[in-house]
Amino acid sequence: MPAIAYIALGSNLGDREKNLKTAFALMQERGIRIRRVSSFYRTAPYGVTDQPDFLNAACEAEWDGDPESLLHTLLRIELDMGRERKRHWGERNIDLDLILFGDAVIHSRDLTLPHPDMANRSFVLEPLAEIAPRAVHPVLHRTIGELWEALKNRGDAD
Ligand code: 5RU
Ligand code: CA
Ligand code: CA
Repeated sequence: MPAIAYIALGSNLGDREKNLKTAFALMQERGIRIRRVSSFYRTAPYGVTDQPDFLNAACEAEWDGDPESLLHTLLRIELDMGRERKRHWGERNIDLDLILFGDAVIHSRDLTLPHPDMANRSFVLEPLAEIAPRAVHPVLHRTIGELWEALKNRGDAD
């Protein structure tokens, strides 16, 4: 049985829309079966704020392997797209983050699932809530729709 995974995408360098579309195409080519894609959201930078606005999106996908092999496939796509990191948390042409992988809870050296800060990031939750409001966070036991409502109403952070 394939797992259902949720992946967040971001770009704030170059042709941001083209970068997201290229990433989706490469994901499909490499066996990430994309089932749903969110709208593209223009978002103000969070964390390091003196950088260009991002284009963020999310997708739902099926994957036949384990979470580590999906992570490595995503990192390989970033490399093949010529990702350069100018500074930590700084501008990048593409960023692919594994947010949820079924109900997996993992704390390993190179992978934390669910994504540790997802509940605080509107640029992750808003696109995710658009495509998967009923998906359940396996640690918080709240749906993505509930987490997005809570963050929206909190008003602070991003
Ligand atoms: C610290 C706090 C560092 C929150 C980061 C994105 C964070 C971003 C993105 C927008 C970062 C990680 N802002 N900031 N979209 N990535 N809008 O994809 F998110 S750096
Ligand atoms: Ca990220
Ligand atoms: Ca990343």
